[in-house]
Amino acid sequence: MAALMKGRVLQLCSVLREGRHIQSRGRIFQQPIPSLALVNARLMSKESTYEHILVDKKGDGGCVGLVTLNRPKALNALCDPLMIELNDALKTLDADPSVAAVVITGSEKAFAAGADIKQMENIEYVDCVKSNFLAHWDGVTRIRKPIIAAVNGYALGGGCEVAMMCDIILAGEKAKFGQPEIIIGTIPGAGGSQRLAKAIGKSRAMQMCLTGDMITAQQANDWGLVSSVHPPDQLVSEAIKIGEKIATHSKVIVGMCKEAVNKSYELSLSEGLNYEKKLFHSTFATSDRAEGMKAFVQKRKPEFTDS
Ligand code: CO8
Repeated sequence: MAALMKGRVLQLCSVLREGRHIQSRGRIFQQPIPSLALVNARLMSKESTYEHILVDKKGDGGCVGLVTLNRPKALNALCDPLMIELNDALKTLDADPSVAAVVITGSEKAFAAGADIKQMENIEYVDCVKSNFLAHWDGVTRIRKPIIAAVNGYALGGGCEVAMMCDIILAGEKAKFGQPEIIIGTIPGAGGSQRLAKAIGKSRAMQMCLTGDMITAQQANDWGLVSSVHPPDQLVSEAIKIGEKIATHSKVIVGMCKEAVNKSYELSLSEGLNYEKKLFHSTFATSDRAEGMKAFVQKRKPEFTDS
């Protein structure tokens, strides 16, 4: 059974690598993996059409995608077109075989000062319901590669929520985090009340959401919302360094690892432990697990093939 599974997974991996057809229960799915040149061309042509974000590839061999929110006049307030562009760029980077991780950042003044209040001002309840308002703003959570938020300046409301949708948050020394929706007569709408409570505990999350007060980068660090604090001008390069480190590992295993940690948010302890164990066992169906352990024993660097 294990050998069969291993064979099937390896076959699937090699088929995916080569972009051949996958046959499943009599149906044929065309699953081409885009070539690097094609993905790059797609990214470049899309980037030229993006209005509210900048997209680049940084790090060794361009292994880290860098998305910069770029709506400076509104302190990167999150409007629908910006979120559509962000989702689109992230999906493209997720499909790019040369990219191992993505960094999302803003400007030194603002990561993002929240959802665009001017855009929301005149929306009625029935419009929210009919359009399922903001339903597609959580695209960040559907990306399989690790995403690092590099937060300089304000990360407020939806800005704080987008940062929390990322896998790792680094803060610049002057960063400010907050859920100030209460001040404008509403509440967090994209996970602020949920992810914040899980990240920093009920009492601190309640205090932030009920007062609307901001916290400093140092407080966010002390409370466990962010991993570390850096001088503003070094923040993005520190985030890229983490992306480069992730890029030295197997992309297949990195994906499994991210999935396992994320499940800790969804499942009970026993369910989570069970899920983790199944993913752990699955790593033994990959070439990269075999290569990683062999390289350790042979005292050399592993050569992962993402398979
Ligand atoms: N929406 C629209 N415009 C904004 C926003 C915003 N959230 N924040 C700032 N701006 C605009 C200002 O209106 C101003 O534009 P203009 O020059 O045309 O008047 C420009 O950006 C500069 O802002 P300020 O002059 O206010 O700059 P200050 O340095 O004086 O103050 C602050 C900076 C403290 C960040 C202040 O701008 C502020 O309080 N902004 C609003 C913060 C806020 O309340 N955010 C929460 C919004 S609600 C929300 O996010 C709900 C989330 C729902 C889900 C989202 C899913 C991802």
